[in-house]
Amino acid sequence: MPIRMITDSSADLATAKEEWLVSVPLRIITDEKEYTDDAQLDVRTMVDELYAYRGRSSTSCPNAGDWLDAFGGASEVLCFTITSNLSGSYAAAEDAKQLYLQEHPEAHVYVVDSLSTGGEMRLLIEKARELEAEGLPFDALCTALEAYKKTTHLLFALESMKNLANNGRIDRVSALAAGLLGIRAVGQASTVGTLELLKKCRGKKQTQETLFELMLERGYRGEKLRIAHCENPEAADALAEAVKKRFPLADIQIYSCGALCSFYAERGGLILGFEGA
Ligand code: X90
Repeated sequence: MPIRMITDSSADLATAKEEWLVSVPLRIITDEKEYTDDAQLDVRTMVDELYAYRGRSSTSCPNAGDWLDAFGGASEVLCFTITSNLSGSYAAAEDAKQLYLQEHPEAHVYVVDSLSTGGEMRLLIEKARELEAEGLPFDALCTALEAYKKTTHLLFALESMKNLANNGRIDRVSALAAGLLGIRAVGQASTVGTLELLKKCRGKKQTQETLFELMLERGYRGEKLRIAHCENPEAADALAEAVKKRFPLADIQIYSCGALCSFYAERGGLILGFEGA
């Protein structure tokens, strides 16, 4: 039986079809409506509705029961969570692990705190599958995965940080940077899994150049790059083209953010996960 891999929906994999992979949804909550970040949700409609909506909005992570339901009786389970520094998802998955081991003492369960989200989580999941295919035993696989995690990175470019600030994920003064017309806030997932602002960029071109420079600084040389965008395929394509010019064989995938990442990245936002040093 393959390792059961479970991710929370911040990895943007809610619509993935692989039978070894399960996505447990986070939720986006307004005074009027609740959106569940699963395959049934129309993310574009949600983004449009939220754009027009003026009231309060927040998010909630899966609870231990939600995680546990996804374990499916497997003997080897790997859970992947959004950074424990910004969400309770990791703690809930750890609780689920303890509950599962009481019922299945012989099972192997490991929870990976991505210290990140989005594309960087995808890279971790892809790596786990590769290591499994190489035949690594479960514990060695987990160790190798943690080592790999140290070499992957997340960068973002956001046109608005309103939802991040309103929900206490970044301080209001920093968030103001991204509130001005034409200004994008560029930053990274820090080594402790928090949002770290690095630059303010004016215009598309400067933003793209800055992102590429920051990728190179972090050791990117044409390896895997995962570009998630919130209703901004043009910026994602333009960045991919620039990267391919320099690294023609670069392993690049572009996709739309799921609901959780769309809520926080907001319209126009880009989130990059990539391999570096
Ligand atoms: O538990 C919850 O309700 C979820 C809270 C998630 C808060 C942060 C989500 C950030 C999503 C924004 C750009 C990438 C930042 C990466 C920081 C580690 C996307």
